[in-house]
Amino acid sequence: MSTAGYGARPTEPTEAPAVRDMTIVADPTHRRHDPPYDLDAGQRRAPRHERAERVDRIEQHLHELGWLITDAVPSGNDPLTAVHDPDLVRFLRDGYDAWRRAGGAEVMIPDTHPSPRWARGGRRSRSLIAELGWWCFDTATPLVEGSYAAARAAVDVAVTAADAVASGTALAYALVRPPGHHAGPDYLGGFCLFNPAAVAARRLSEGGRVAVLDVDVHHGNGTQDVFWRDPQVAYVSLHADPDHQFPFYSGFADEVGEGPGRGSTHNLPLAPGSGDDTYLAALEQAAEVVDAFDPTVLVVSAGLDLAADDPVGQLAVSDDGLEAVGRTIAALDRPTLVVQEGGYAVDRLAEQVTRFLDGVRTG
Ligand code: OKP
Ligand code: ZN
Repeated sequence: MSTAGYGARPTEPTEAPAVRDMTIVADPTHRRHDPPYDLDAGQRRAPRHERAERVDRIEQHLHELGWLITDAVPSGNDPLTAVHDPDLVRFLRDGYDAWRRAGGAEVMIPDTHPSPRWARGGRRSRSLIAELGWWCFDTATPLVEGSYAAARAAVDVAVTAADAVASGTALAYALVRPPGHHAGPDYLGGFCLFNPAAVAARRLSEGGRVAVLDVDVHHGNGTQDVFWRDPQVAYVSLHADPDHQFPFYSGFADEVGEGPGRGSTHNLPLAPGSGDDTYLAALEQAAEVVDAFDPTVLVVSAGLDLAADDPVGQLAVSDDGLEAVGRTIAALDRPTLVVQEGGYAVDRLAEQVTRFLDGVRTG
């Protein structure tokens, strides 16, 4: 399949500035994961923040701007299980259907989790709701009938876009949901089922060092854990201070990786309310870290919930700031895969994505 370009006006010189071309990949299967509600601080939230409309509206807007959007190619089990425990993959494939056959409700949300302080960390149970509590760490990640298909499709999109970068495309955008950076090797949560950015980064790391730069307002505990001991993949994250913002238990500055991966994890927590100046100064530090790691490829976990308008995030970056974030990424001057993560200002999200991508493309 051919890669995307500024398709509507391919030969118009005034419409084709000297900027990077961009491959965009998406897949409509994401719509099959659209749970009607979740539980946030014990309260029923409907509609959920993380809903199908997010990606549908981004895709529609990019289409109207003349971008071609490429379909995902099925990626099979190998890239997925290079990151995620096959038992977790099996549970997501089969657990919900078994739950329904046993008379379970349409929306599956866990209510019991083993504490890590139980002797032996608890043990497995045949109960299906206990199995979900084993794998899933919060109440904001409900499963419905199409959740597994949607999660697989997001991985396919990221792998397809990663393969475009591996074969020479300078810039690719994987337009995915559900997001992924809270999903770890053997757990899910925080709206995330599988971790498309981590799957892409691991795959790209077969060809050299990879840096994952995570600008989502939330710390990407899942991506951090995937690469915690991996010296081939650096994880660099800017996020709101976990003393105030989900995922709360992870993302402090003293988390630096372990074993051979010690020193290739970097966390830059920011005070709630931080705006453009503070954010862009911290991003400059993060960019220096990435540059020093000298990656062959850059993967950006592009959560746009760092924006001031976001209903969930506690930072205050303006639209101009989002474009400046994109320009800083462009200045790193590496083959780049941008993977969509959060961003919940549904009425503003398409515009925010466009501003950010404009920065990445034009530098
Ligand atoms: C996903 B991503 C706190 C609820 C937090 C989950 C937020 C997941 C964010 N009361 N709910 O990083 O954008
Ligand atoms: Zn987020």
